[in-house]
Amino acid sequence: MSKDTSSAVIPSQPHRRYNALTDEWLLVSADRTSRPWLGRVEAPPPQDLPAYDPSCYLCPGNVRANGEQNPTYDSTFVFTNDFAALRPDGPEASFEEGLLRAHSELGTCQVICFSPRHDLSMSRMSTAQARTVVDLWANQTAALGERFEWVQVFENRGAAMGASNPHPHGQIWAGNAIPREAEKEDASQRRHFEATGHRLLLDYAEQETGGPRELGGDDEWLVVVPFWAAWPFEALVIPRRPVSRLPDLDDRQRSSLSDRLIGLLRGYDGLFEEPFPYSMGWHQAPFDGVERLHWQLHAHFYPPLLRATVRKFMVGYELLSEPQRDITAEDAAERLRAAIDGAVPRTTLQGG
Ligand code: H2U
Ligand code: ZN
Repeated sequence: MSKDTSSAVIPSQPHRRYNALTDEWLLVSADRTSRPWLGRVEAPPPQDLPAYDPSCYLCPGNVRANGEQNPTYDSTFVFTNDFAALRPDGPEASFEEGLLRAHSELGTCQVICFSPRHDLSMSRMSTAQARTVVDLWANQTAALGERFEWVQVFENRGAAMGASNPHPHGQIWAGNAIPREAEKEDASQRRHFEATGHRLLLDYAEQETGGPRELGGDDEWLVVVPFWAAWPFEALVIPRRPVSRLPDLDDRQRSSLSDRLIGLLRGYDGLFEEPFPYSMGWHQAPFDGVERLHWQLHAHFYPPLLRATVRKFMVGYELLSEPQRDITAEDAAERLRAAIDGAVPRTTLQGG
């Protein structure tokens, strides 16, 4: 693939960008942030958390909403969500009447605690502690992949993203339907693979390396603000070798991932000097027995904040037409890189 983009310049006026992963477009209108209305003010998240909170339903030994008692775990802890959105048993049923269609969906929802420490967010973990989270994601994926076709690992962090509790935790939902986001990514990755013989995200990682949107990386991983980012400080984490699913990551990839994630998350927390809210999650190939050589594992980070206390809302035009962003992906990457390096911003290398 040619990296010669020297004559190409990203438009600085309002423009649309193509999301190669989902085959969708979005609107980029830089400089609109100077408009007078600055949005709703978010309350800053609590900063001084205790290591143990007797009222937390995730802390070791505490009692959950359904009356069950957590074990006094000392590393990670997994339980079936007491208010699960998917359940593994129940009658198979379907409904079809003209344009109206529905069918039952079986699955399961897990809550996964990253640490017994109520205050130990992933951004503050050591490499070894973050590695236990990576291994947890991979092990739970492998187990659920034996029973279900789609395994969605994710984390909501912060009240701004609807997380119910600051205790470091994530969720895994597994079911048999291939959901909308997965379907779009599957189709794009398949098209690219059939046309070029390459994985779309490996070609993308190569094209972004050393560019203005790179946030850091090593020989195993690339961390980048995607060219097509919709959320202000969105990030994409891609392994540089072909990997389809979390359990396929080897020891070296897992350890380096732990460091890359800690780096990104510290950068996020440093950006506005407070715990940074986000939804993150892994997209991995479905476990449906279909060969998916085109599918490259990756993680999305979708943080909602535009400034310290101002959140980006996906409303109006975004809901009705297509996503729109104000600061460019290149500017966001520059600020995030500075927060990650704790250093002076690098100047933009090309375009934008
Ligand atoms: P979030 O913080 O991302 O919402 O995840 C916490 C989940 O924990 C949430 O889905 C579940 C909620 O249903 N939960 C329990 O399973 N047991 C409880 O005692 C409280 C909350
Ligand atoms: Zn807790």
